[in-house]
Amino acid sequence: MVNLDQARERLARARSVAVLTGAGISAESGIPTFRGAGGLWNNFRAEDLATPEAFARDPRLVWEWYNWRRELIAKAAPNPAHHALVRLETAKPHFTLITQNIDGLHDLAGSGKMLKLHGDIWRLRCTECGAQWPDRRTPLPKLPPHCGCGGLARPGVVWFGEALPDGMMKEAEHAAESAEVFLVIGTSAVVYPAAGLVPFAKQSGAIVIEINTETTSFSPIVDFSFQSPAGELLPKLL
Ligand code: BV8
Ligand code: ZN
Repeated sequence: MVNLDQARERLARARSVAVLTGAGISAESGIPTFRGAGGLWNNFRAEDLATPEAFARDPRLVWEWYNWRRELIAKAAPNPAHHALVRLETAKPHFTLITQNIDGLHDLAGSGKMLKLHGDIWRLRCTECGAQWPDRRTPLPKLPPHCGCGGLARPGVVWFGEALPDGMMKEAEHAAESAEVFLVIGTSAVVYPAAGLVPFAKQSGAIVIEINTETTSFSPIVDFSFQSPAGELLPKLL
């Protein structure tokens, strides 16, 4: 595939690379995506449950959904796409992984420098005292879980309508701005502000390479768009 050789060549030459990943990079690990084919989580739409309003209304239901996701994710292993990104990170003087995923598979694969835009499903946060802590128990012994202070605990993730962690987008924009090559892997690019990093990288002069089993709204503006599973295509790009 001529395009693949050209894209591989551009990536090989780049000294600074930034990567934006979404749920699609974990699909081949058996984790359902939100919107692509076979998406939906247990017939719930993320937009309906991943919100402060849903949690205020029914914390137990929201926690049952996260508990179900945690159990599923705990059985999943990183796939060749996650491992390829670890190899890419070690090969590049400047590398930043920006992920929308909360599943922790990039950590398991050994990725180092990582910006978790939407938080981490393995961390809990107290709604009363603000304490945050890791808890990898599946299933959780009691739903909803509580903090030592007695306050109700929530998943350590960013819900719709909530701001991303302070400074996170600034750092992500800096990485996108200084990247010679920007890889966009497994995201439908509909959730903002994360999706805005793609046109931002393009406008900042990066060569943008998209890997997705389907085309997205950004496919027409990227430099290379590969409709292929990330676990197959990404290793061929290195
Ligand atoms: C904010 C954590 C403001 C929780 C998530 C109207 C217009 C525009 C924007 C908005 C709007 N109304 C509201 C908004 C803002 C909203 C938003 O963007 N909504 C969208 C739905 C329109 N954004 C927010 O609310 C954000 N906050 O704006 O705050 C603010 C500012 C200051 C002060 C206060 C408030 C917060 C957004 C974060 C929400 N949290 N997750 C959880 O996961 O439980 S988002 C959720 O969607 C996940 O994080 C997920 O990663 C993310 C994006 O989805 P994708 O990763 O792209 O996954 P998806 O299933 O969509 O796509 C998968 C892709 O993979 C598909 O394209 C598929 O083809 C492909 N694929 C499948 N298999 C493979 C593959 N590709 C390669 N290989 C394969 N094998
Ligand atoms: Zn507390």
